[in-house]
Amino acid sequence: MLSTPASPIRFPRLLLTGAGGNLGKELRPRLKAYCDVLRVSHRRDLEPATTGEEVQLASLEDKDQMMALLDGVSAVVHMGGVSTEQPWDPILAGNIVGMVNLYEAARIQGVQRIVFASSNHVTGFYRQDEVVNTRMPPKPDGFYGLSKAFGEDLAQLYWDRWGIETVSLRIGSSYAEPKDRRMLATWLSFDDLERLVVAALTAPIVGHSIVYGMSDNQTTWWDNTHAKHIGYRPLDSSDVFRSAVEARQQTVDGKDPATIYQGGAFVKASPHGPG
Ligand code: 15L
Repeated sequence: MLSTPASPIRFPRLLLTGAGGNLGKELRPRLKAYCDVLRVSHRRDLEPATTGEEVQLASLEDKDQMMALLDGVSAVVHMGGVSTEQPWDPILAGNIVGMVNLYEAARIQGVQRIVFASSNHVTGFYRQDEVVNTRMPPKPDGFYGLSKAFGEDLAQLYWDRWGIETVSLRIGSSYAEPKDRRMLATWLSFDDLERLVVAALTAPIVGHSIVYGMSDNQTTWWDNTHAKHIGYRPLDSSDVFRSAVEARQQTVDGKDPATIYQGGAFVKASPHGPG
C-alpha cells in the first residue's frame, strides 16, 4: 500500500470486480483511499465488508446480476474473469460473455469509465528480442490472450459508439517479486500496480487507451510511448532482484518457445489440459 495515496481524487462509489482473485485481493485495501464506498464483487466467497465497503456477489455471465452490480457506480476496476490459459468454455463465459454483460450494464447504468485488466498475453507471440508498442497488431498466445484482445476491441467499440472510456491494462507479471528470468522484463510491483490503476482511473481524458503494466525494469519488451497521457510513472524495478533471480536460474534454453516468445510458458500451455 502506498504511504501517500497516488491521487487525491475520490470517487463516490468505485466497483472492483474479481476482488477475490490474486490482484483483486491486493487492490481491495488499496482502492479504499480513492473512494467513499468501494463495492467489491466476485462470483463467490469474499471476505465480509469492512468500513467503507459493500460486498455484492455476481457472476459475469449473469446479465441481471451484472446490471444490479453496476447500479450507482461511478467507475469500474474490472479484474474479474479467467486470468490464465484454460479450455475455451470458461474463457467464453468469463471473458467474452462476461465482458459484453459488463459493458452493456455500464452503458445502461451510465458508468463513464472502466479500467480493464487486459494482459501481456494479447501480444505473447512477439519474440523476446522485439520491443512491442501498444499500436502494433495483437499476437495472442492462446485462448486467454485472444479473449483479452476481444476485451480490448469491445472497449474500443463502446468508446466509439457510446462514449464509455476504458484504459486497457496489459498487465505483465504482478507478484511480490519476479519469479524467473522472464519476469525481470515483465514484473509489475504491487505498488506500481496501484499507481497504474489510479492513473488510469484519474487521467482526465483517455478514450480507449492501452498501456503495458510493468515496473521500471531495465530489461523491457514493451514501449508505452503512446500511453504517456495516462501519466503512469512506475517507481519500482525488478533490478533489485536480478542477481538473486539469475543465481537461481543461471541458464535458459534458447530453443524453448517459452524462452523465445514474450508469453513464456503460456505459448505452449495446452487449452485442453493443465498445460
Ligand atoms: C497473466 O496474464 C496472468 O494472469 C498471470 O497469472 C501471469 O502469469 C502473467 O500473465 C504473466 O505473464 O506472467
